[in-house]
Formats: sequence, C-alpha cells, structure tokens
Amino acid sequence: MNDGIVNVGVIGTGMIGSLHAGILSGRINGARVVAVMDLDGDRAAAAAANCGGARVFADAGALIEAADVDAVLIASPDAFHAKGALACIAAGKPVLCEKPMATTRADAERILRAEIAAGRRLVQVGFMREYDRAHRALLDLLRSGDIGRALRFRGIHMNPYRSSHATVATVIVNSLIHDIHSARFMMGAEITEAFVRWVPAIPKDARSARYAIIHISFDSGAIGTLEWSGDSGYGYEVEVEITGENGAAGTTGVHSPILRQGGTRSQAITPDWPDRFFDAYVDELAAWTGSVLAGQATGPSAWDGYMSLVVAEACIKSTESGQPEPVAGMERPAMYLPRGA
Ligand code: ISE
Repeated sequence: MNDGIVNVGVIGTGMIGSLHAGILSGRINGARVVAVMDLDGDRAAAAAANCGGARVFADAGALIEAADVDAVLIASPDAFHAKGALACIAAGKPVLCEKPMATTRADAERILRAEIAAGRRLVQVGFMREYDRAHRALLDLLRSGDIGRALRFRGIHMNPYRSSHATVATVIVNSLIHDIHSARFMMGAEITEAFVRWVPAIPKDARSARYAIIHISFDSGAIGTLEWSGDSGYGYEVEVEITGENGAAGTTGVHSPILRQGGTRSQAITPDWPDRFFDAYVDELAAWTGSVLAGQATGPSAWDGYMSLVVAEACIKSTESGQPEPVAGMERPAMYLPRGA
C-alpha cells in the first residue's frame, strides 16, 4: 500500500465477486487485485486473468494471511461471510464483506465483538445502495428538512425470477437485508418491531416465497413496509418512498428515456441488479479503497451488519409465530456513532 495502491484479495469469484474484481482492477485507480480465491479453480483462474494475473488461492485463510494482500473483499456464498470477516479482523486487515455480513444474529454479534476488541473499524458491509445516486439524492432531500419529520418508509424490491431464494427465511437474510438496511440508514432510526406476511412460490410449500411484505415500526415513531418479489414478471426494480409531515419524496431509479409511440408510453426497466447498481458498486469500491488508504473505515459498518441481522432474526420469528415480533439489539457501542450525525 506504500505506493498509494491498495492490494486487494478477492474471496469468491462468482457473479458479484468477479464484478467487484473487474471494477477494482479496471476502474479504481487506487486499487489492484493481487489475489483471488474460489473453490472453482477455473472460475478463479478466469478472474485472475481478467485482473492482469492475480495469484490464485484455493484457501481463503491463506489469501487473507498473504503478506502482499492489504485488504480483502469477501464475495463468497453467504454461509462463509462470517468466518472470513472474523479472519480478516484477526489478521488486522480491512475487509469489504458482501451482504449479509453473517447468516445469523449470533455470528454477526461475534464479528461486532471481535471488531470492538480490536479497537478499530475494519469491516465495511456491502450495502451498496448507500452509494446509489438515486438513494443519495433522496437522503439529501430528507436531511434538508424539506418534507419535515419522516412518518413512513416504503421499500420496493422487485426481482426477476430467483431460483436461489428457496425459503422466506433465505429471502429475508439474503435479499430483504438490503431493504432492512436502507430503512434504518435512510430514516436514521432503529427498527423496533417487524411483522412478515408472504405468498408462497409453491402452493404446497408454505415456507417458499414469491412475494413478501415486512411491516416495520421505528423508534422514531415512524412506520414502514418493505415489499419484495421473487419474480416480478417485468424486470428488476428497487425504489424507496418516504412520506414526511410536509410532503413525500421517492427515488427515481429508472433512468431510461420515456418512449411515446403507437399510442403508448413506455420506459425500459433494468433486467437485474448488476445493471441497476453498477455505478453504485463503482462508487462503493472507490469509497472503500479511499477509506483503506486513509486508514479510517467509513460506510456501512459491522454495527449495521449486526443490526440488519437482529432485524432479520425478528422477521424470521414473525414468519414462525404469525405475529409482530419485537426487535432489540445490544446498546450501540461508542465506536459506531450514528452516521450522518
Ligand atoms: C442479490 O444477492 C443482491 O444482493 C441483489 O442486490 C438483490 O436485489 C438480490 O435479490 C440478491 O439476491
């Protein structure tokens, strides 16, 4: 890092890992990918070649410990995130861990306590919507006070067909985790209660999920809904609407032109998340690289990763009880001051 370049090791070279590796090596001046790891050797080799000849590892721990790796990006399957993040903290290496930070509240708490014990922030969580320009414009408007006190948050998260989201619990931890974070971050408030209703994807499999709505309450007194589809039938759409005392505002995440032709008006919607959030990933990786070079972690923290799992656990309990469930995390440690504060 002494040449002003962060040498990054990437764990997991699937869809998101190879996207991150390509952005880091091709678009971020302050970063280079020097190591990649994946259990699929061919996939790792292809990613390494795409990054100008990075070293290929078969073991994540060896990559994290490698002397020439300054910082780590974890993009492995969700179940391996917590182990990797803990290993990075133990090695004292900054890590951008893709969401979810962990798949259970208990593992998320282990990571949080390990970072507190380390005495400094090392973890950033891959909640890239914070870097989406439509979300940032809405947040700036909300923070300007133009619409007054926020009363309601509505998250809309419409996916094209998703075979990977087998159960409503998996949907909550893997996908709705984005919306849980956006709600907390943009409202500047903690969620205190969650109530989940959903429509099964497979009529005979009550735990499968085609459409889900999470009803939430905030400690500010505001309320909200997080709406998710596993097969929108029209593409990929993520939007946020916030209603305040003096008005309402929403993201305009669809940037394609409006076409008027043949008696209709139409607008193209992105086919999936890499298209909709590519610019956000670039901005996220540029910000992360800058924070590593500055030695001061910024962006979504291990606290955000932990609280998203605290909320997710309450949501899963609600799917089992059929009732609204309380959300209660630990006291916010001093090293995680409210961001934007
Ligand atoms: C995926 O893992 C993501 O992170 C996308 O942002 C989200 O929209 C999608 O539902 C997830 O499966």
